[in-house]
Amino acid sequence: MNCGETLARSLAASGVREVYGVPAGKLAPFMGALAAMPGELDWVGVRHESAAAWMAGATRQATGRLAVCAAESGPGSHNLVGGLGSAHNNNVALLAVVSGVPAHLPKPAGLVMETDNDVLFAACTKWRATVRDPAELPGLIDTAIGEALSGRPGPVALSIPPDVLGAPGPEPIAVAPPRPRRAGPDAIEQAAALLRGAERPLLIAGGGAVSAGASVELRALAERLGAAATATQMGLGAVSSESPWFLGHGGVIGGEALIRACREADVVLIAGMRCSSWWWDGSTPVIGERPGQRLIQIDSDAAALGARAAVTLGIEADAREALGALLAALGDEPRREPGPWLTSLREEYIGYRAALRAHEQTADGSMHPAALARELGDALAPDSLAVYDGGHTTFWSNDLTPATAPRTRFHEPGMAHLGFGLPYALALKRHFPERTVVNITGDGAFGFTLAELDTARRYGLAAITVIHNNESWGVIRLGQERSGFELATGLAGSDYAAIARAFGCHGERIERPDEVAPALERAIASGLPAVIDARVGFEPHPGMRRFAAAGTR
Ligand SMILES: Cc1ncc(C[n+]2csc(CCOP(=O)(O)OP(=O)(O)O)c2C)c(N)n1
Repeated sequence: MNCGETLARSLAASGVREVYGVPAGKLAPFMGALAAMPGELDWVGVRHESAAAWMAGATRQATGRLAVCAAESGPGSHNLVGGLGSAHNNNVALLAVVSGVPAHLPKPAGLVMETDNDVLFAACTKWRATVRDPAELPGLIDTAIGEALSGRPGPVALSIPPDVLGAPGPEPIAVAPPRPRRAGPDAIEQAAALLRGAERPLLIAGGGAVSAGASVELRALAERLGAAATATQMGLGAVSSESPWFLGHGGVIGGEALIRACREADVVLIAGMRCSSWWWDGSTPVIGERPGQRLIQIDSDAAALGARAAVTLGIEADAREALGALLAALGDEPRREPGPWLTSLREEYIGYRAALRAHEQTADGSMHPAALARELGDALAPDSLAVYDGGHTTFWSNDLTPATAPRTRFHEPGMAHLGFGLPYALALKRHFPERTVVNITGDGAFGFTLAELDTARRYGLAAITVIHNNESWGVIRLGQERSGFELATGLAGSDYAAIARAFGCHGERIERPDEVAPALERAIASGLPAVIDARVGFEPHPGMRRFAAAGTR
């Protein structure tokens, strides 16, 4: 057995089933091991290494399992950076495996493709190491997986030089996932006391609540307390957008009811939420302990407690453990009916959503982006999976795509890296071939990764991309126009449906809201990966002013 086999067998024994990557010459001992393990640990070959990282992230977000992205050191590791940065900024666990400069050479060696991966990955991974000796390999695999999954999850990287990878390897290991951390009983009692006394409670689920599987407990708590409830963009679906507690998604772009709830709540409970700028009013969080508001924060990462918003009570624990304990501490107290505060917030939110849904056309007679988002949201079957890519397009998807269950709606709010959507959707389709998977994107965003249509066709991954095609880098053009100029924001002329067909996929163009549902049906019926090039106008979203103000004052 060589170290490539030790690595492959250790990953499989630790629950990894996919390696996404671009074939790498110096990873031959690892790829050779995978060639003998189809169905156990599969290689999925992509056209750009960042797509591999996004697909590994999507596997983790959709299934909870750890996945691997692999690349040649040098050009491959540099290409990985975008995808690793997305995972890092969104706390998504994955493992990157890259080759390296042979361990016996001096540094720098002057070798073609030479790169110091540990330096390169310092800004986009939670942890990274180079394996310099075969004997180190099992311990470093153990540490890498442990770091990826424990505390605040994140991407990790192992660089393995070809002479190490090809050397005789130690016995494979199996790494067990870390145990969820329990909350102390005193903290739970204090949280229960604060919530018992609350007149205007607000619950917010972040990505940590989804990865902990805490949605059932969170919904039960909202029902028990008659609380307002919502989720961050990483927590989409943890609170159903169709429930009587829901007030809108997306923090400060989610509408006035959501912002008012954040300001007026007397007790706010946040679970697995890092309070990023999507929840800021200017440069300060819109929630936090202040006169009239108490903040309870549950997080598996002790360093996150109180890091952005002043907390009354910080609880270092797994969200599901803590919320379960909190429900038990509240005991058999009768369920509270929603009071006048929640009722008025709901009325405001329902009015906001209705106003968005009423849009049909922009001033120039084009399809309004809200109308496209509405038609698409209405046409998606309840078990469909959707990814929100693009610039301004994501705002409309965020408002108008129902999100009723966790792990069904996927956003990338932390880095907002255009182009992640298609790779994400392909990984989702691989895991759930029987469900409709839609990548809703902008025309600018789609251009970054459209070569993955080739991956889609080769692997038979019939995900559907719907492009909000406004023939521009829309939101950038808006900013320029407000500053009195326009430079290089036009993207007219590409026929994305024809591009899709050239890749062997289904492609068509639509221009009106009533064409959306039939086009989606045809795309599903084609059985092929598909692109629906939907021509829309550009219209500023009502949340734009607040979004643009984050961090500026
Ligand atoms: C990789 C990357 N480069 C640059 C940006 C900055 N950026 C944010 S929005 C945007 C324009 C997006 O255009 P499009 O995807 O067509 O969506 P639209 O705003 O038109 O809806 C750009 C360039 C980014 N987020 N990601």
